[in-house]
Amino acid sequence: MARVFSGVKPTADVPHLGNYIGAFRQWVALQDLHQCFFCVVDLHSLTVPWDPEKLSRRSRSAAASLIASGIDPERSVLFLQSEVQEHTELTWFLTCVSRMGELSRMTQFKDKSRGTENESIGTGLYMYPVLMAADVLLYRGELVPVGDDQRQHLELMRDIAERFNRDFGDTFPVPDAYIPAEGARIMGLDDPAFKMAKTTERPNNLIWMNDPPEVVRKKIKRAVTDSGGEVLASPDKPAISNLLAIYSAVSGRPVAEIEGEYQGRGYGDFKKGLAEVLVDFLDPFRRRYLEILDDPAQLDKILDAGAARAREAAQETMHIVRDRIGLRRH
Ligand code: AQP
Repeated sequence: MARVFSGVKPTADVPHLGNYIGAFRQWVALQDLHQCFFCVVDLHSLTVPWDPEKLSRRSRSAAASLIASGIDPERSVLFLQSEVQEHTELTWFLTCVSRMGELSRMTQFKDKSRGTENESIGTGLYMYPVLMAADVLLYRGELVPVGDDQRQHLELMRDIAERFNRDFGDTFPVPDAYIPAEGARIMGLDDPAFKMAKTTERPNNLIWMNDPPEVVRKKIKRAVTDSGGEVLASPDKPAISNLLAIYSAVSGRPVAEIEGEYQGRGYGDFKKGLAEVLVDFLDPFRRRYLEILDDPAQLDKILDAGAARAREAAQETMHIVRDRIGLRRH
């Protein structure tokens, strides 16, 4: 039984299909086998400009989305990051063992700060991977199920853990990324060169987990396809490969079987089939999500209990960490 940690940023009202396929799907499966901590990483949302009202609404709805996706708060610890203050304390300690050079190499930082003058890039955006390292190491996490976009941050986290252990004695397990072989990077429906992302400004880029059936059908109809008309996954057909990965993930059927079903039938038929598979898949999520939001007292109870369990584990780690780094009085 390993300790598993992962989180979702409440940067939108609900997650998109990429978040589910790349991450939550694995979280749900892992909770059967491991001790899992799943967190709404609200502090990460402060790394780009935010609206306080929206943030508090979205933190709650992100938690509801996780339960609606299949996270069981009895088996897994589900909580809001900012309700466990040890995250910020450990972040400072790890900041002091991290290096400017390694943080500057993070591609997500480069992408998100592109076009902005150095003078006005938020320091939080730069420090984001250290906060992420603290999130996992605080629970002595061993396995971190994430999408492919987090691969580089995981490498940095491992370097920070190893450096800390070398300088202050063996304290943290060096965590492994758990990235699915298929569906780890779901691409935008309007442009398969870029990943599906919550903070996109383009409505046809993504499918929200609570999109109603008519919206799902419209978005799939408008999704870009490649030249030719064969429903076959291949590196030179990024759009159709992406749609096939989505179909396979939500139906649980292998890509080859789906390709076989649509052989000689063209993109139009395939898109109609995909839209219906998605509508059936999203329907239970949407209903469960609304039910959970309809009972705020119950959701608060779950989050309070989750924060208490998380705090207990976090305080145990911080007791050891403070002692190792010399923040003690003897
Ligand atoms: N397109 C994607 N395909 C597969 N997995 C993805 N993830 C994100 N986008 C995709 C994974 O979802 C988990 C939660 O993501 P996050 O909330 O931490 O945000 P993110 O990785 O920065 O990407 P988003 O959702 O698109 O948000 P914004 O636009 O705010 O940056 C993670 O495990 C992530 O890998």
